[in-house]
Amino acid sequence: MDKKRRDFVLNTRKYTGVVILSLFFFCSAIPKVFAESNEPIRIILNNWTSQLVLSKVTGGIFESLGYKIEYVPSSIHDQWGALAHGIDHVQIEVWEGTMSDKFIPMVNKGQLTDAGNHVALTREEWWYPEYIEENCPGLPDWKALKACAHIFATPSTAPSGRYLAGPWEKPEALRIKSLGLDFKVSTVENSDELWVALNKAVAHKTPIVLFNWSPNWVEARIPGKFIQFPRYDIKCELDASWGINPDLPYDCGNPDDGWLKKGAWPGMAQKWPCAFQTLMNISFDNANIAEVAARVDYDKESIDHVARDWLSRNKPIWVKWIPEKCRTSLD
Ligand code: TMO
Repeated sequence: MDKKRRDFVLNTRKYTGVVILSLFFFCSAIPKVFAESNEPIRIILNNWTSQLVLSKVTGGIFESLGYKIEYVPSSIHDQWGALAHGIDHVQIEVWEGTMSDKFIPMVNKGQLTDAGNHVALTREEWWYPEYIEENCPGLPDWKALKACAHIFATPSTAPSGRYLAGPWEKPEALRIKSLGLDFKVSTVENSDELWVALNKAVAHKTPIVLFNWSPNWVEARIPGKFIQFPRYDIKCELDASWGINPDLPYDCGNPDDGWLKKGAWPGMAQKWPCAFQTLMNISFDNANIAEVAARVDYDKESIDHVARDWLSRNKPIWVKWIPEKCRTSLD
């Protein structure tokens, strides 16, 4: 039992001195507290901002319950094995567009736990700032890109247009080929590079089309739109004959109302039941995710500050995520 919980139990007994209350605690709170492991819960930090803030918010909520927390940086590629083997324990933002192909099969095999959805709906897709519409009539329909790919050209891609991709593996080159677009993919190493290029283009009103997602800071600060590709269907990836290109798969966009899930090590429910049940209940909406990301990426506040500030302003919300029977150690 850690110090906070021990003090709580001792103080409770000292100050109440009431046998019934002590009995109540022996019957309810104490057995549960003893059942939980004292080992730290390891929360995975990925490489985009809202995930980092939400990880710290989640850690803060767990800490308020007396848990010890460690934060572990990991790529989305490496996180699955670590979660499956209990090396790490929590991933707070599993996005359908970039992660369902790994996550769902592992959940189905019992290697990962699906800890439920956030209310937020997600989209990960090609995106452009609004002022480009003048130079490329027909946007946001993808077919408009057939006529104006060249305006997106850079020295390294000319005469083809440049599509600036994020550091998360996506079948972009296959989609470009399948849809017959004249673009070359240029891939950044971290998301900050996307925002440097976007801010520079916006400042000079030059054309840019890049990987973006929602909820994210961009929608809270810069007017623009996602490209509308043919509507996503799982068959588009699996069945070449599906869609407008009869010979190739990937002739469609990403899901435009994708899920956002929380992922956990399958042993978590037993080892830290109150933390696990809280994780199941944690749920962020689009507006909150976009705003915390904007405060870091655009307003340049620190991740830790934004997380602490969110916790202090939204206590009535996050306390409700903690099951009643687990709230005994909260002030
Ligand atoms: C996983 N991401 C939100 C960066 O697309």
